[in-house]
Amino acid sequence: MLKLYNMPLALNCYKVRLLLSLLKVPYEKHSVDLLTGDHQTPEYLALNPFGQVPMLTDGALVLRDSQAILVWLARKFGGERWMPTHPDDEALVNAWLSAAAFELRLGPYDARLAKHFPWLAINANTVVEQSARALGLFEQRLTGREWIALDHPTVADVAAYPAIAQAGDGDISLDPYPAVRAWAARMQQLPGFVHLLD
Ligand SMILES: N[C@@H](CCC(=O)N[C@@H](CS)C(=O)NCC(=O)O)C(=O)O
Repeated sequence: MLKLYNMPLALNCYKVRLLLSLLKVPYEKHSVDLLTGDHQTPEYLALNPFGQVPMLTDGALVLRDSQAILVWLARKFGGERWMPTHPDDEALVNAWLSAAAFELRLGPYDARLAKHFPWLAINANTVVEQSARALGLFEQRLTGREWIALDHPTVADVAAYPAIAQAGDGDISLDPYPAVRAWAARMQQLPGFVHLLD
């Protein structure tokens, strides 16, 4: 049985829960409370020296980093659909996975941390500007297309969804981004979709 080391409010964990649910893959959750330092115990660091969630184990296999976990899950349980192997398509998906991990992280993800966990955010003074940049790029990409990387949903959509959907938590409005809002509504219609706290 897959085991997800999970903190419910952590957006990188939500990415993984969302794909597990979309793929209907059974798993068990192991709760990690970042606020009490569960991720800094010797036992946890022995498995994941980065001291972060999410972490996913499958027997002896230990995976960290939400993007890497999404790709692994998609390849193992989702066939070609969620993570294609054709080099052209794969590169497009990877490029948008990177945008979820970098541009969205500096923008709405860190805006949320800055508001609710101010001691964690390292660049709180730039989150408004970075959010406008990141969401502007996603708006541009999604104008005239339904899904972020390809003509159907992929792990790129799953990786982007949590930080965008929860942008309001950091007082970042999606009002200026109609194509992003329409895409988010499409995500919510996918069979197996779950919200952050479902
Ligand atoms: N690149 C990693 C980043 C993971 C990450 O930043 N996780 C946060 C929670 S969302 C965390 O564990 N923070 C605790 C820490 O870094 O000490 C991923 O995408 O999974």
